[in-house]
Amino acid sequence: MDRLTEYLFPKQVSTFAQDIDNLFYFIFYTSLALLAIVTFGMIYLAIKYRFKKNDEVRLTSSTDHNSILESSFVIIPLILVSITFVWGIKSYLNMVTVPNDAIEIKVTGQSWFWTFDYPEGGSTLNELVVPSGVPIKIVLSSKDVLHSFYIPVMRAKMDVLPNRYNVMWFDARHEGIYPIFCTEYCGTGHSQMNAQVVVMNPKQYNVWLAEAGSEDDDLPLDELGAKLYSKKACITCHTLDGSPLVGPSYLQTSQMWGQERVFDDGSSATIDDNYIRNSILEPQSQIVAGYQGVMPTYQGLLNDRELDALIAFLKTLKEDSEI
Ligand code: HEC
Ligand SMILES: [Cu+2]
Repeated sequence: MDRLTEYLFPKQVSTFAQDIDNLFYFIFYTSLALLAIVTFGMIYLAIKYRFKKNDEVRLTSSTDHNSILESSFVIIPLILVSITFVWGIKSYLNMVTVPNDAIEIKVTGQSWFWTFDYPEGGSTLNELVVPSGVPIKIVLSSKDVLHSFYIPVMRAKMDVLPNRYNVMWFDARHEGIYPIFCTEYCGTGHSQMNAQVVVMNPKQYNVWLAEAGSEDDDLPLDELGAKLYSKKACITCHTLDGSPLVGPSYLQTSQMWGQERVFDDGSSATIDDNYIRNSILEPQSQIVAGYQGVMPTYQGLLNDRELDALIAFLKTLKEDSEI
């Protein structure tokens, strides 16, 4: 049974996952049973009372109703629907009532990545780190269009809107790494708007919180840049192989180092360190001709060393391609 459940549904990781699945199976199996009764009953009666050649023409039976049968048609479904209703309302209230001792994590969706801000001040991109066995309150909002935040293993999903906060919560019971999806179509990069939730035991989590990001301090700039390129979601819009995606390929920009970049308003600028920095912090100020101004600003999401790293990484691409 357990294996069948995991085949149909992702693992049950949050405290309420099992209850929700059980409710689903209750509805599913009662519907299946009713379908079987009605279908086989119909086939059986159609065969039993079929017209036979030698039959005399039969008149309709004089029996016009059967109180027990008819009231059971009403009472049995009424009982089933009432069970579903009470069970459903209880589960729903449990899902929307956030425990008071929950850890609050702020989640921001934007085209096309997720940022997670922790109460102690750290932040991560596309990776939500939480302790197990502790209720987690997720406060959601969007910087641009509608998104939807979905963690299948938690059975938790909530719309993400600009200009307002939506809330959901879960309490993870099993450590592990599980996928997060955007489930509201939000443009070209929607299918890449994936993240993951890392559930750690509370001790590990505290260590992680204390160290968050500090391991990067030891990396050489270009290696840190390569890491940030995927970690900060540049990869969803910029390729490394020269082919344009939503934005120009990082390789092309690198190969054009020192040359003029023409913008959609006809102006131009030389591609150098300052231009790259500006492109990352204020992408709307200079929009490369032939592209749309959809790059989000990374103001506040990258520190100076990280910006240097992304620039250093960009420069290595050109050298690599010339070998
Ligand atoms: C949502 C898609 C998207 C994401 C994510 C994104 N960019 Fe961009 N980027 C664009 C688009 C589109 C352009 C071209 C339009 C413009 O100049 O704003 C662009 C332009 C640039 C340019 C100027 C390139 C040139 O050849 O002139 C640089 C540099 C750049 N992005 C770096 C980055 C870095 C670094 C990241 C990650 C930290 C990143 N981008 C994330 C879409 C994106
Ligand atoms: Cu989205």
